[in-house]
Amino acid sequence: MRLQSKDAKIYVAGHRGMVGRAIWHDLQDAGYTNLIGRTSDELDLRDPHATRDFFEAEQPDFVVLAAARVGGILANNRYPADFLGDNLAIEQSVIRAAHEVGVDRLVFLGSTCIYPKHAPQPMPEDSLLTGPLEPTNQWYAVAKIAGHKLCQAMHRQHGDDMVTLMPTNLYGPGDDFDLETSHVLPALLRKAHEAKSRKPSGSDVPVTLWGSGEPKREFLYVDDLADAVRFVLETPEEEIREVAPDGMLNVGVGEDLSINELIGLIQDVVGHEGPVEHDRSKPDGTPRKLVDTSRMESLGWEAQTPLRTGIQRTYQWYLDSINS
Ligand code: GFB
Repeated sequence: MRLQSKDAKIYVAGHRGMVGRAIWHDLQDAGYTNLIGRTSDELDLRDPHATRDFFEAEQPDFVVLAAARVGGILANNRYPADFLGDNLAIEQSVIRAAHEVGVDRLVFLGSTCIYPKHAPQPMPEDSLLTGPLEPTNQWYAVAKIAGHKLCQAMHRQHGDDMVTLMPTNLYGPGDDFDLETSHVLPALLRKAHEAKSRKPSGSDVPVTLWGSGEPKREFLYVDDLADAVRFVLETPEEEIREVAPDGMLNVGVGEDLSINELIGLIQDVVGHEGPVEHDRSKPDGTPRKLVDTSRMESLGWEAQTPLRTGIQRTYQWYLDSINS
């Protein structure tokens, strides 16, 4: 059932993360007054009993499942048990509890790394499970595929209204800037900023990229994802099922660029003029993962934030966070 009433109780799981926070603020700005969230200290979503107790006490009408263990290519490779195990446990607890208390709709957030490494580009939703996964993030991908499949199974077996959004690589304010665990965009913003700051002119300090810089990625500003989540929450179920019988909707911007092109844009925003070097001991990961966004477009949604604008806002947030 779609979201209509401004006082419907909406549980945003993971509301302190970059994605959950953006969703929370977007819903608040749109006039929704009855949002609930719990920090991971207050509620460990991997614990099915605690999660079930929370759902029974709160009886949310809508759930957005944005809680997940996430990270960049290196973190995925280093902590496979956490990326697979924690995400499976969170999905199992939250999706089951939502089913048991009978929520009106659950929106689950997946990731476009669920698609095969060599899927056709742009990747349509029905390329899921048509080929082998990219090895560096297979653990996370398997967990996200399982989460989507659990939603699909709940719909098929019980008629539950559960929808999965598959966002492409996300970035924005509140992102992880730790160079060991982050995704590429915040990592390169930080590296370019630190290289620029090292000398007054900054002109001769290099920035080092991981891998060849040739892989292509599509970047979605986190506020655009939040907008897409609200758009889907507010769309009637029949309309969603008509374009997405499997309950899956890609969310992207429709264009990608290489990491070598991305660093050029970031250097421009940051004002770094030094050279770019490559650390080829680090993995490239999947060569390309542009998503086919025609399902969301046919429902009437598209992303609004140009990449340069999103990078400028993210850089400003980073500067504020290191100066505060
Ligand atoms: O964003 P990223 O870590 O993850 O890396 P994925 C994207 C590309 O940027 C890879 C390159 O080719 C990296 O080698 N890269 C260059 C860098 N310099 C850097 C750097 O300093 N830091 C990082 N992190 N990358 C993730 C998955 O894949 O995408 C997750 O691991 C998830 O599971 C996420 O699906 C959306 O795009 O390769």
